[in-house]
Amino acid sequence: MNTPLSRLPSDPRSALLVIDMQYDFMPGGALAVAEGDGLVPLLNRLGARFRNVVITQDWHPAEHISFASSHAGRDPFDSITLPYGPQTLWPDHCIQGTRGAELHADLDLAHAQLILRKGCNAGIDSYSAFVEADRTTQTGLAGYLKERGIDSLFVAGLALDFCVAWSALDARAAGFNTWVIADACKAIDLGGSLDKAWRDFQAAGVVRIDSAELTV
Ligand code: VGL
Ligand code: ZN
Repeated sequence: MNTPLSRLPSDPRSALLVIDMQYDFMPGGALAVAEGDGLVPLLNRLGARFRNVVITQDWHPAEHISFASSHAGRDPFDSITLPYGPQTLWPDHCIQGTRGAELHADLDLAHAQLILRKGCNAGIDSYSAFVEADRTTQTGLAGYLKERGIDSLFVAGLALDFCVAWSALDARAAGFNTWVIADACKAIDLGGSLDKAWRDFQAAGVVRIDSAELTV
């Protein structure tokens, strides 16, 4: 779908939101996303065209509630119900201060103004860069962006069907014009999650775009 852009990457009101490009999501990592590392060169090229870049980092305390290891008798990728709703259980990943939580060293986005860490509350997951899984606790990102006059977000990174999806949907809900750069994301694809993400984007007005459609 070829959608005209109401904001260009170089516009000071636009930002690139680069989600969770961390070693634990790369091949060989604790929660590997196939070909996740292959996104690095494209993200570097895209980032260079944006005046504003925000990076997120999944940043869990040990014994985080989203880890299967925190729930006796449960395995990774099981789904359980927590007080705030359904929760997929994951292998231990992106533990604060570990190498797996570090951003890929080849990510070359030195001009990024903010690295936002999320999922820091032991008892609440946060796929979204904006609102935690209790759907109440704010990360502060919407306020940060709005105070800086940013109204349009281009979202990319990992994983398309989890942290990219929740971040893009919450961005839209917070009033931002929101694009997901399809070829600059990779998915986990668990139980139909990827198809659901595309349906949810369509319903919410999050626009799919390919990097080749982005002009300066
Ligand atoms: C993510 C599962 C658990 C992601 C983070 O970055 O998409 N997925 N934590
Ligand atoms: Zn996580």
